[in-house]
Amino acid sequence: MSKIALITGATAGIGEACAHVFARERYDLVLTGRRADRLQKIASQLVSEYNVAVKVLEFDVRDRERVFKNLEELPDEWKKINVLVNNAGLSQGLDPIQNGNIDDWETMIDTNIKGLLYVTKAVSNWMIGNGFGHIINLGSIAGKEVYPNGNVYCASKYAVDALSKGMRADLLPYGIRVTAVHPGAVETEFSIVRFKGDETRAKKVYDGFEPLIAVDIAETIWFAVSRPAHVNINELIVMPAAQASATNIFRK
Ligand code: NDP
Ligand code: 8X3
Repeated sequence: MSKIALITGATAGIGEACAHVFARERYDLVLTGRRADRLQKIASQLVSEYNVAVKVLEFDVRDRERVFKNLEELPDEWKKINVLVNNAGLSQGLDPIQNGNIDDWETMIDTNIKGLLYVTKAVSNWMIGNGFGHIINLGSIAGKEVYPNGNVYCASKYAVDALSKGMRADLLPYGIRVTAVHPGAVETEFSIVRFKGDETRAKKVYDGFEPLIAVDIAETIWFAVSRPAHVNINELIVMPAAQASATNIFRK
């Protein structure tokens, strides 16, 4: 059987781009997300373009029971996951802490931290049993620097940074590699989600400079995955050339 990559949040942006890159590299795929129609469409496209096998699993990573049920129901041969891309994540709102929306805070914490943990718990145990595996966690520049109004999103990505280090330490005896990829500004649906569908506001985030695109990050992830087995890239911070830090973007 081919190698297998499980990608969370594969319905859009970085996750969808990863699905294309891994399919191109002849990986069979387990693709997850909440929008089943998109998962089906992407799967059909990849099957016809690359002749790979694709399983789609529709679940919300915040729903602990559904995460474990969906993953455990995979046939055994599909549990031989070589690469887990913990990508599903989001930001909601951009407000000072005193004005923050508590539902948004919970959504970010439940998705970016707890959802990532649930998936990791299931898949890392398979990897231990299989004797191989590589986990890629999508952090962010927001997990390296706190910027004004980023508060809870930044905290959730600092948690991903800490968890990546924790996973690397705990999974070391089992030969499982752990890489954290921390992008700067990538133009995806991210800002539309952050601003709850306000496309005009979302577009302004990328005004006057060339942001990264999803495939830039997918190719970076592939670079980390395709190193020789004795090499682990612990972490990578990947920025648009026009961005020096979370708050310093050179706009024309
Ligand atoms: P997109 O909004 O384009 O894609 C996010 C993906 O996450 C979608 O496939 C979405 O699927 C999935 N997702 C969100 N919430 C859930 C949930 N509760 N359950 C299951 N899946 C979920 O954003 P990006 O591609 O940009 O973001 C991907 C990752 O990269 C995130 O972790 C983000 O924080 C991180 N990142 C993004 C940056 C950027 O500038 N864009 C920069 C740094 C990091 P669906 O809605 O179908 O469930
Ligand atoms: C997404 C990048 O700078 O909007 O994680 O937080 S940023």
